[in-house]
Amino acid sequence: MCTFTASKEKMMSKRYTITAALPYTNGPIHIGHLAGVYVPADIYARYKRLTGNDVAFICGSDEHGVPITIKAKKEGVTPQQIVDRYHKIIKDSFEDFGITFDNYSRTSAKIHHDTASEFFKTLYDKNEFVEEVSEQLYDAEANQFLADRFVIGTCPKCGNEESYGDQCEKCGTSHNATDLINPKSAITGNVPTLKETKHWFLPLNKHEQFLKDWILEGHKKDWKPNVYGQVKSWIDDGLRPRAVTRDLDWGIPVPVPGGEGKVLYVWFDAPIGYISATKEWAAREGKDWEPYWKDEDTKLVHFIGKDNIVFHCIIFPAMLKAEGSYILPDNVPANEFLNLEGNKLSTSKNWAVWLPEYLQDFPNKQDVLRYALTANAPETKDNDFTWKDFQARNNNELVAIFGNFINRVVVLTNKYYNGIVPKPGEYSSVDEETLAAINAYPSVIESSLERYRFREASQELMNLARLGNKYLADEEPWKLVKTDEERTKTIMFVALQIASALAILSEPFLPFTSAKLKSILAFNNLAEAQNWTDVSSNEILLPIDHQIGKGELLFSKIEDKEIQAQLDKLEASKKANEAANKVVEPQKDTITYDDFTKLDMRVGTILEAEKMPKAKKLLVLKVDTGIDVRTIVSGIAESFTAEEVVGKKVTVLVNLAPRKLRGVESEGMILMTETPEGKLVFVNPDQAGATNGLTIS
Ligand code: B3M
Ligand code: ZN
Repeated sequence: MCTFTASKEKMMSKRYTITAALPYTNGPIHIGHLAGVYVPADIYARYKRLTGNDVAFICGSDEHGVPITIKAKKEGVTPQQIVDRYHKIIKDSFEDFGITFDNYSRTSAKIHHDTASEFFKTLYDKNEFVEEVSEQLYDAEANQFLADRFVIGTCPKCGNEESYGDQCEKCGTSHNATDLINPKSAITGNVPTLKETKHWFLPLNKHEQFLKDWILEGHKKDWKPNVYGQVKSWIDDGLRPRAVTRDLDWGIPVPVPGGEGKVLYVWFDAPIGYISATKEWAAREGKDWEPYWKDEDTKLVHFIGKDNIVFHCIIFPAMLKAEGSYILPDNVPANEFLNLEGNKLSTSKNWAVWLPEYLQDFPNKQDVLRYALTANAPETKDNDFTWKDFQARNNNELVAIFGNFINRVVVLTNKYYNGIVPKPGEYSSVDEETLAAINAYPSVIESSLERYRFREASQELMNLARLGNKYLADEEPWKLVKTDEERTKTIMFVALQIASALAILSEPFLPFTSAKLKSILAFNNLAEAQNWTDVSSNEILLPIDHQIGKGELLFSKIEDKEIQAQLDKLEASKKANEAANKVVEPQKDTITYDDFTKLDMRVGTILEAEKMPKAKKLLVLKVDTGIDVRTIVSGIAESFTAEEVVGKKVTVLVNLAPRKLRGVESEGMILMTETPEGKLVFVNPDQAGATNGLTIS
């Protein structure tokens, strides 16, 4: 019956170990995490499974590390209580959003402690570490060494004043805490002292050549330019030994002599978490874990955010290489960051859309968020999530294109044929082209997914729905039904094939919708399950006489008021933040009465004013002080224009030693103060025209 000739090809099955960054268990998951890591990873894993591969999709909670300790301290609870709380919340969110991990483990699990300890011991026994006593930052008041997020200072590379001890979040550089300029304890605010302590260092310099050959030579073409570029710049800067142990009490104990009271650096143990989670899964499934990590034919792919690149492309591979029996990642398709309404996502500033809250506000709209985040994913540069774009993706694409097409097909099939797939007649050339186009879609989408271009892939899927809409709009079965029943049957048959292809190909992107659509089309009553590869063959996806179900709307419109409610929520966060961050300057040291009487303040009048060239803040004023007319340079240009200050009565400190500002000698100071709203105002003499010196009584 179908005249097109594409042959049904069986894909070569391959083994994939797909990992998604282990989230820190110190808070819930927000849209940035979903967009950057978990949605693309899930699309990829689902696609690989659908095309017949053997997939282990692995993740888990990262439960060690300083952020968790800090959160526990703040709340007065134990770190274990913190991780137990958020492990559950995060795991539930992933399930709610249809992220199909084969295993979601946690790094506090025994299997992980054992695996990470063993890994460390192997490297230790192989002399892969350098053991060294060195001076590290120490906070005597807190009785604590200051590693990682316990210390904040200026990044030696980019000058960011809020870099952490191990990594600068602004430029992504990973460094040692002692590299920070002006370090301060995040616990007490004290300037740290130096104290000797012993640690084990991974000599990255020793692996430099291997990293150069493997990445710079071997992956120049297939790794994303943002990932390759970052890695290249670190390698070009020269690699240095990195401490992989810490003086902390929360973590995995260092399992070698002299390691008492010390734990593994969180970034040493966390990536090993991928291995332990695979082991845990394999044991549960009765499988052997080793091929997933040790067979050269396995493709290992790490999905991460850009701040994790150095750890996944340099440190972890160096660890795996040093251990000797593991494969290396085939690709690390890291994404850039997602911003929210123009600002950086921030947990501490509550500038985020939290997944549990999203689901409360938009129940059953998981696919809408998955779609909006994919269509606008920060794949090659940072990107902005806006609620308006979210609404538009839903209303103009999911509802108006995808949902509308399916609705028309299902409603018309029920109306004309009681839901029974009609028998087509002769195909027109448009029908043949349309059917051939359906066949081409799997490979079009695959080609994008193989290059980790998820935005592009999601748009191709939407193009298939567009094709369906256009087909119906051009063929107009609702008109033809009155004059040509046979032709109408053919059109509806073709349209039902498009709907079926959408049901199958949408699964990685819109899994809930795909399931709903398959149920509307009664896929479970088909004699043979239809799958991804069937779409590209000339096989009929929905056979003649098959009974489909009744219509059900796949998507619904999101109203302006729902979007406004989200914007209001963000506005409230902004206000709360501003209030919380308002710092009232503490009172300065007491001065004596004699100190005060030294000040000679007069009421003056501004006679002339002009902007100092090339200085944003400065006005050059001519002021009549009552004693003389003099020049005063005043830093008020951001609050007042030159024109508006001319004629103003002002209070002038006349006996301030003259000083040069931008080459102009300033002979005094205009007194200003700030209103409670932070606005700069003149200290205004009550009596206009008074020119006496202020008296103090
Ligand atoms: N927990 C960092 C992060 O959430 C981290 C990832 C670990 S992957 C091994 O940014
Ligand atoms: Zn930096």
